[in-house]
Amino acid sequence: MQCAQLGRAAALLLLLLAAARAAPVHARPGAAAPIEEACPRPPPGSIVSQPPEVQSRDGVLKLDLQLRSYRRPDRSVRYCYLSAGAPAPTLRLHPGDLLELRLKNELTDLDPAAAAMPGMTMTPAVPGADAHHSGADPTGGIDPCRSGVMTGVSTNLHFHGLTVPARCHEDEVLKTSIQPGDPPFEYRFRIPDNEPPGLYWYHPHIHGFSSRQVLGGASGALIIEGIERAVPQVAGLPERVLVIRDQDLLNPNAPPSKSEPVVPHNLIDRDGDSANNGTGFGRPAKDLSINFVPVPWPDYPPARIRVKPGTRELWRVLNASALTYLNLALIYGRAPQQLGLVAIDGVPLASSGHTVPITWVDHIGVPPGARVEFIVNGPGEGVPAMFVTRTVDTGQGGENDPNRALASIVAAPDATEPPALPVDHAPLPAAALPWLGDVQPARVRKLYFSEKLDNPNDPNSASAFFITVDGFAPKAFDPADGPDIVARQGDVEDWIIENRSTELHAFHIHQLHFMLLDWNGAPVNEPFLRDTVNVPYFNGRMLEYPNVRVRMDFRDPDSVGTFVYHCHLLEHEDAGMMGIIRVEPRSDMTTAPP
Ligand SMILES: [Cu+2]
Repeated sequence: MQCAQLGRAAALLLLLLAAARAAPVHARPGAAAPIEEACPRPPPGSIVSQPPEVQSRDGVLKLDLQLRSYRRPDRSVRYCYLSAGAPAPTLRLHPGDLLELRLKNELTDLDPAAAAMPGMTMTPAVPGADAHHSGADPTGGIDPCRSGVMTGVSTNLHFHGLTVPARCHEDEVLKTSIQPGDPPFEYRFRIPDNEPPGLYWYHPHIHGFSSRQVLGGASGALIIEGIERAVPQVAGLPERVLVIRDQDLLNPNAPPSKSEPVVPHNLIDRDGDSANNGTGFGRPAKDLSINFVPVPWPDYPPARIRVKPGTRELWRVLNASALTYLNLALIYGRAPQQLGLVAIDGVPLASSGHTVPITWVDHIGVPPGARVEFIVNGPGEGVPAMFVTRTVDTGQGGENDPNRALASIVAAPDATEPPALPVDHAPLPAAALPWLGDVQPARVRKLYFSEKLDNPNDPNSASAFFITVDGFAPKAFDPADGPDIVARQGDVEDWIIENRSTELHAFHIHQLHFMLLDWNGAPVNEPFLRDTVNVPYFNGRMLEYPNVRVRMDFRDPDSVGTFVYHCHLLEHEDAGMMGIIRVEPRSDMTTAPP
């Protein structure tokens, strides 16, 4: 208790310091747009337009990006990325391209709810230093590379899914922290030549505050070009980028829609979210939006996607939600349509060389943080068509993710198609390393998700969230701690990840992809890769804890370094469900050049 109070006092001090440093920037006339207009959003029912895009030229993508926030009259806080006035642009690069991104922190507002979040820690990343001296540089400022400062107005970037080193100015999130008033901070790295073509994304990753910033809208897509070379069937197809975000309920106190069946009263968990009622109906924990068009509870007025009748398109869908699982389906009339899945988490299914490039399915589960890319055969003119998310059973202790509409698909001959993918059939270079499924693991580790309940009889009373290496005592994540796991460059390892809690979690690791081997003891040996996977929940009656077995790949030189793995439900991550891994270089192998 005392510790928490000290932490809060330190937080306040840092906030005051940050505010004092930020003040001159925003006091300067004309320095920034009026803060009320920082993050405009379309109203419910709007047409879904494509996110603005910035493309690399001659091998370089150079852009300035601002992160802004503003508090709405209802006290909720919106966050948004802006580049030359364009909100949350999609970054488009080719393998081998250089990204030069200058991030300016223009956050001005702290959400008081964030400061009260469980598990929030103010520990500086440099052991032995107090918060406002940690990472001090000789000029008297705080070195953003070493600061590790974690406040509601700190920020940084994670490039989710990219195999880029966990180093400052690249994809490092443990110590990198940029404050308001800091000069623009440069992210500068080259996309690896062998980065699979597909959909990735960027979002902030400040421990204790990721959830508020992402929930407020701080996220954007990143596309590595060339998917048509891995999957010739998508060459020339119009490509539609759809970013699904969640946000606090617009109408939290509204009664259920009259069209809904009567469902048991929703329990509310300590974060104020609706707990799973297991029916597929009832109030959701969060509203969803699609390219920022909200689809709010209780009536879910669908956004509108205009397509040319009967056109085949590639849909590239990112679940940028802070804590909402998706289960996507497309329904024409009453019939679920076949979706041609071509890539998961940025990696084409064809990349493994083991499988047909397309898997036709009628629904696709997407954990928070994950991406799916699939071929859609558009409806004919006049056919009622709806893009929906079906319910996800998140367990007794989980959030309510009910059935709901996202967008109606309106087929019209005068619809403007999004730009088409190039027609390039030059095959991608063959993989330089053997397929992960064919490599013997150097060792097996076991980790487990768990929660500490205030009241063991109430699954909604969770107060602390852990991911623990089996054999060690559960502890909330602290960036000042040493690594929980030390692995060796060049190895592959099998990890059994268990879930001892009564809610679904989504395991994610930075800097690499993995292969799903077993699901609850049954071999699945997926012939493709992921960077985020659901770990099924414990129902209290099973003889063993549910688990997944995944094969981790530490063979890429860019995966050497110290980085994190965590639950991608950001409330859980912020509350401590995160661990540190160090992949040690091997002297007989190359590492990424500095
Ligand atoms: Cu979780």
